[in-house]
Amino acid sequence: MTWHPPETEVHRPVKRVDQKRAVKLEDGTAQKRIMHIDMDAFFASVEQRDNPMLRNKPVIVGGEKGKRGVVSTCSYEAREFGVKSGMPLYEAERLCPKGIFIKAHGKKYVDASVQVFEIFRKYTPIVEPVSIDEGYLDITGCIKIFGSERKIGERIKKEVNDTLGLTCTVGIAHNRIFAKLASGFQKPDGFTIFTKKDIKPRIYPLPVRKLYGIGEKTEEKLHKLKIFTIGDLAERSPLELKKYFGINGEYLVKKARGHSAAEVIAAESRPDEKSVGHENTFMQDVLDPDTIDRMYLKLSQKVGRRLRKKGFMGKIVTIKLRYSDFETHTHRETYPDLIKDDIDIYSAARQLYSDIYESGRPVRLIGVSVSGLARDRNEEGEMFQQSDLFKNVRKNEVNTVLDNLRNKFGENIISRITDYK
Ligand code: TTP
Ligand code: MG
Repeated sequence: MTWHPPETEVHRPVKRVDQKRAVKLEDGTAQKRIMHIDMDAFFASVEQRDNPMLRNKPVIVGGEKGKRGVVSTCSYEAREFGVKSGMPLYEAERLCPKGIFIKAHGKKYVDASVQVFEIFRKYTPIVEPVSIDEGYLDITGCIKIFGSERKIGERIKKEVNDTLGLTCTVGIAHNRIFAKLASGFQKPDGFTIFTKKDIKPRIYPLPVRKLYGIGEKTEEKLHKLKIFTIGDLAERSPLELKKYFGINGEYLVKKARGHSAAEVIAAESRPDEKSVGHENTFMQDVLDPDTIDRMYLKLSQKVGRRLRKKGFMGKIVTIKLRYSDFETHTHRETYPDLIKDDIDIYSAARQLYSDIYESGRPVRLIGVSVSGLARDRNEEGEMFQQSDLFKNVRKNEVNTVLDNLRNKFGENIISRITDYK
């Protein structure tokens, strides 16, 4: 038997997000509210929806019984037996002999996914899909329209269920990391909201493994350092963790403290290009710090100019460093705000360089690139608060003038080094 979606309530899509409606904190600053939504047992739920015989049964999607292959996903009923995504089918069969094994029907899941994201976009235009069944929504500007963030979450959950016959779990917080944590909090069919007040009592006591990106191996290493909860990690010094995990160590602590980029990048705003970068091989290997400094400036200016020309901003800065013996290193950092200014790229690159450069070693090549690109919404006058707009105006004017000069007379016509010192 096939399943037909019922007639549903229609409400107008939200066209404009009004940043002035951002949630105001007691200290007068505005705070973003980010929603993370993840469908429950997605492929298995689609199968259960379309075939009522499968409902409330341990359904394992990935392949037929006795066939080679791995489990894509399974219903929550199958999870009670210990079946998991990625597990070989024979193991799933051993754990759950009564399981109903079915092969995946990709097109059906893609169709369901498209419908799910169509629903999300009715509530906010800023929707960033991150996989077939999950996405981030920036709901900051839409809260007043719908009454409250809880109402937005409840309405989305209801609409997904009423129209598609599927359940999802919703999490809301002031940044992406905690929003994702919230959506994983009460699965399936859950809804969790974290505010800043929840950080210490509700987020910090959670096992560190709950943080997105912390797998079994990292967890083991953290346990050896007596870090068991998110709070334990947040309270450590980034520099201490850097000793054990390299640059990732700093990032781990930032994650635990919720210092992630809050920006949700709508799919249609994503540029086709992945990164913008430039590098330079010196005519002779270089030891002089000023020569390296000047080259970083020049490369950052080139990168900045290309970014602006294309109307992009980016949040990841990566540098490349090759010593005279060809030993090559790259080093990157993800910043909370999207950047496009020469000065910001330059200072990020300089910082990254000084993090890794071993003094006394002659340098053959350096490079700078910016990735994690998004369309520069500033150009569209959207999403930025008035004060930010004004802050950016002067920088933008300077950049435009310099870009025009360089376009006309070439890269070396002018240097902004005096602006930076
Ligand atoms: P997930 O959201 O990770 O899993 P899920 O939706 O099945 O279950 P949960 O309730 O825990 O969110 O992945 C979404 C879909 O992606 C999943 O239904 C099947 C597919 N998938 C695979 O094919 N292989 C995998 O290893 C994983 C993790 C998912
Ligand atoms: Mg899911």
